Amino acid sequence: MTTESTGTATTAKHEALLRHDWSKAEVQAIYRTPLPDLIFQAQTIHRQFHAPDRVQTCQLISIKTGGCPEDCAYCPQSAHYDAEVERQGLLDPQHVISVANEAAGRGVTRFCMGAAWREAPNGRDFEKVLEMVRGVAALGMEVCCTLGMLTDEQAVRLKEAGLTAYNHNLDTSPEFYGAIITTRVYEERLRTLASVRKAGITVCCGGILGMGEKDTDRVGLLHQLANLNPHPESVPINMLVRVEGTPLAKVPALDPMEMVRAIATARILMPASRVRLAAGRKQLSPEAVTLCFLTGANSIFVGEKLLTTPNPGADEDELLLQSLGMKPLEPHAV
Ligand code: SAM
Ligand code: DTB
Ligand code: SF4
Repeated sequence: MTTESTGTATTAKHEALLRHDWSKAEVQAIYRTPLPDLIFQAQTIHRQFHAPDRVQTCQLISIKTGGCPEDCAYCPQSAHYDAEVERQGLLDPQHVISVANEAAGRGVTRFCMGAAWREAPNGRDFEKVLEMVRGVAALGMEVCCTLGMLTDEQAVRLKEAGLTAYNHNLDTSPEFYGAIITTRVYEERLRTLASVRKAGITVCCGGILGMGEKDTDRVGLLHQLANLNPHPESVPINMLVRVEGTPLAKVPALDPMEMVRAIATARILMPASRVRLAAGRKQLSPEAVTLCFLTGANSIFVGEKLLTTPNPGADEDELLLQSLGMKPLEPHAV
């Protein structure tokens, strides 16, 4: 076992333990393992690959907000619905870099810039995004963007500017996808992920639970993620933030144990990846969050806001980590 106190050491021996040929039945069996066994298995694997007392802190910023042409049923930024989100054009790069600088000062090691675009634009706005990426990279942080679909050329330019990760979620199973989004297809998501890979940028790819999907859809999503080769380096598991005005505002709340099961399953299927307990922490009890850490979540978003919705504040997070004896990952640890 070669876990270091500051992070992860993935050795060749570890690489050999990674599989990309999981069957759906295997994933289903893991997902439905009795909880005590599931927690034990996930925790055992987690300790082989990661320092169990460390959690990476990431901060989000919405660099372009609202008015998105896509119809993702969960999203308050879609122009198809009337959630109370104030539209905002692309932010000034210097402002974004100063927010990142301030986050770095608080020990945040990954900065993620999100834009409500169907696809990254070309021209002036793209040049501005590149300027943001260069500025954040110069601070020594991991730099992530989520800008919608990308072309091969755009991915290469982002890489050259210093982008280390690109977030592009599969969101749910291929079968349930059409019930959530009609303006694009699963295959398009996979294509952008391939462009990101080809450019040498690490992949951040996960999904959302609690959209009214079935167990088999959560399994279907995890099955898709685990059979990507290589695995996404970062796997965000979001619990739906139910926003008034979106079609999913009134979907019944998800049982937090489904989050725990999904995180444990992700940990077992993709042992070396960072599994991020992403949106929805404000709706989870400290005990549920603790179970998520126990089953392998080792990354969170910090700061008062995700993109447009609230997130636990710094004080609350500090208290929680302190009470659990856990620490943020140190800068530059991978
Ligand atoms: N427009 C780009 C895209 O869709 O790829 C980037 C921004 S989009 C807001 C990034 C991700 O946020 C989505 O893929 C989705 O997984 C997540 N997300 C959006 N609204 C959410 C909500 N209400 N609850 C949980 N996750 C959400
Ligand atoms: C991800 O999987 N979750 C983040 C990040 N990647 C971009 C976004 C969560 C958004 C939650 C809803 C909002 O704040 O608008
Ligand atoms: Fe647009 Fe992204 Fe929201 Fe979908 S999730 S509506 S693509 S901002």
